[in-house]
Amino acid sequence: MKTAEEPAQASADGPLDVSVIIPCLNEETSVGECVTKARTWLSGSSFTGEVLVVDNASTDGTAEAARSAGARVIAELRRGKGNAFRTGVRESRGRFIVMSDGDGTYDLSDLDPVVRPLEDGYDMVIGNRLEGEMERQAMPWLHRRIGNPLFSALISMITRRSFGDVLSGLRSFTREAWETMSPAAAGFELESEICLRAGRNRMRVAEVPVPYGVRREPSKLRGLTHGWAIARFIILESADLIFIYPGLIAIVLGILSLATGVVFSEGVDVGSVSWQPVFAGGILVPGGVAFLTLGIATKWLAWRRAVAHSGRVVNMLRDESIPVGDYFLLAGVVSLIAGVGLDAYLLWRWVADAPIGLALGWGAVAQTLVVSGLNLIVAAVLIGVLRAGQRSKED
Ligand SMILES: Nc1nc2c(ncn2[C@@H]2O[C@H](COP(=O)(O)OP(=O)(O)OP(=O)(O)O)[C@@H](O)[C@H]2O)c(=O)[nH]1
Ligand SMILES: [Mg+2]
Repeated sequence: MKTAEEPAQASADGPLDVSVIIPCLNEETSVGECVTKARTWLSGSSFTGEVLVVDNASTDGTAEAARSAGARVIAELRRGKGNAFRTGVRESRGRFIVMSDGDGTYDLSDLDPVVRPLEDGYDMVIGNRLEGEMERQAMPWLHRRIGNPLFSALISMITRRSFGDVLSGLRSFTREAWETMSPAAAGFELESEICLRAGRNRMRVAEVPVPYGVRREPSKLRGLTHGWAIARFIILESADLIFIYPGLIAIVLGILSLATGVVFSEGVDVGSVSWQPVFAGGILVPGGVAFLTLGIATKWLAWRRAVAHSGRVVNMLRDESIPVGDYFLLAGVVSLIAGVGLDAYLLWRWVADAPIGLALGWGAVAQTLVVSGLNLIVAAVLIGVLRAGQRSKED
């Protein structure tokens, strides 16, 4: 029989229903109350459970405060909320996992709205602070009106799902969902990464309004630094969407423009003006190659830095039996030779004072071939450099 003070434990180290995990860095003034509230909620609920505080190398009395409020305290010396939370999950036993902050901004005395939807088959539940009751000054205007809606809109667009508060630190998920997502973020990119992965894995996500209060201690959050870290993470995670696909599309459109320009040397009539598409081609093809190269490098770096998991592009680069760099080098050299050859031919015709007819179109093609060839050779060298240092730790 459990008491109000003691949440039910199924057995000494057997599985539990709920693990409330609170990563903390210097939260001695608020963590005790958070733990007490979560434990009281657990005691009054039908769930068996535990409250875990992950002490992220605090220099104050966070660990003692958490322990004396009844939490199991785990130490994680590598700083960063992502590192701390992952360690917490590894040590936890619940089939449902609740993530919360230890700064007293979330109300842990009633976690029903955040946990119950998991019983109805949802994979994740996000506490939406922008839809709930927010205390005045709980969130700076810039974060509330600009930063948070912007990141939520961006991640919604990338995942083609609708997220209202991607940065919320109060959420729950099933252990199975966590393992499927297996986020790698070290710091505050964790919340965004979880949303990205949930969206990409087509998980069932519920959002419930939650109240949000004022922090006790002054905020450690530096808006611009953390905002940029999250933005950088989203870029790293979305290299396909931001660089690779636009690059490939630009290359195809560029080749079509060049072909059109060569065939219709007088230009194409668009309304009352005549448009010569070779110039667009000369921009689109080398620009597309540069974007493609940037996309490949970004994907590789994201994987190397353990920000993202390996995908098709990274796997291809990791596979030494596929000579990706050689393909780029071959394409680059062929393109360069063809461009220089074509230019030399045009020059010879010009010097010989021979009629060169489609010179404008072919001149643009030659220039595109030369610039793209050089870009492809640069890409080949870059791929070689990237491949030289394979990541030591497997993902
Ligand atoms: N700042 C920071 N917080 C950490 C770290 N590791 C764990 N945390 C905890 O992560 C939780 C969220 O951090 P907060 O600083 O409250 O971040 P926030 O809620 O986005 O920002 P605030 O508006 O300042 O509350 C808190 O419980 C922190 O104690 C870390 O390395 N840095
Ligand atoms: Mg906070």
